Amino acid sequence: MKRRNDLEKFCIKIRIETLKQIGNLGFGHVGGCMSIAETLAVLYGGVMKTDSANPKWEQRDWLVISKGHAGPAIYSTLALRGFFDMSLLKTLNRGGTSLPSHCDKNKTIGIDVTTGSLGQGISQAIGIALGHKLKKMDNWVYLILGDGELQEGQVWEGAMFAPHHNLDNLIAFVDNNKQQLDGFTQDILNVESIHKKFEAFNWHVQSIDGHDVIAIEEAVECAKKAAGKPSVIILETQKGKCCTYTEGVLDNHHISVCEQDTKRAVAKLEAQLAKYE
Ligand SMILES: Cc1ncc(C[n+]2csc(CCOP(=O)(O)OP(=O)(O)O)c2C)c(N)n1
Repeated sequence: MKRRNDLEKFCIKIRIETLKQIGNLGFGHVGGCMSIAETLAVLYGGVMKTDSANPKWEQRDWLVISKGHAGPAIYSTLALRGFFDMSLLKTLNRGGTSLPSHCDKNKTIGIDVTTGSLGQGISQAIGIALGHKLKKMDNWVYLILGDGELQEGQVWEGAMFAPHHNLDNLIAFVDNNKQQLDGFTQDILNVESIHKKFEAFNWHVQSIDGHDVIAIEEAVECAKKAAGKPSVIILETQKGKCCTYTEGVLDNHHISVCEQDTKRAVAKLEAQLAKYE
């Protein structure tokens, strides 16, 4: 129970700091940040081997956030984990910032790979995983894809390549929040069944509740045991989850946010957090 509580608290803090960043700027990718908060909490809450004092540590695990527009969510996570000062979060996407709206490894401490052009992260993750294998290093490589992103053909080239090369050091997540930029994924270009597709490409596949921190942690443990093949964990999620002005809203991808919206959303999350104390 303590483990669940700790991860859930971390997750709420990630959401709060993300909403503050975007609120401070006045616009941003709220929906797709909210849906991966639990996954980031689990990864940086103990699953990933990282060192905030030595972010480029050779033995570290890597994270490729292929849906690079979720930058603010990972920046909150990294700041909360001490990779850089919390005050930097106020600079999101402003001139001269080290926190651009999309992940950039040359700008942000703790970001392993530059992403943003959807579809390319899987190739980068595969290159890193293959490199680690060739160098006989045991670092894990984690990858986060969006469901809309699966419409990119490059994803399926990677999906074919990784099992062929037995990349069992690669664990991918699909944030299956069922929405993309401009509507429901199934209406724009249906990507289901994601589970069956990856299975057909010879991946180890699990489908879980992406808002249950313990389910995510257990799925990663299970994925690590899938010898000889890469793993994918399909996260059944809701876009905009736990944010008063985005949960259950279709137009929640990249939106303008007023001060009142942020105040209300943050207050609700802070009230949730207080229940744990
Ligand atoms: C190659 C490419 N095409 C278009 C875009 C613009 N774009 C940014 S996010 C997005 C929607 C992605 O949907 P999904 O992968 O489901 O992300 P999520 O809903 O989790 O935010 C699009 C089309 C992009 N970043 N890259």
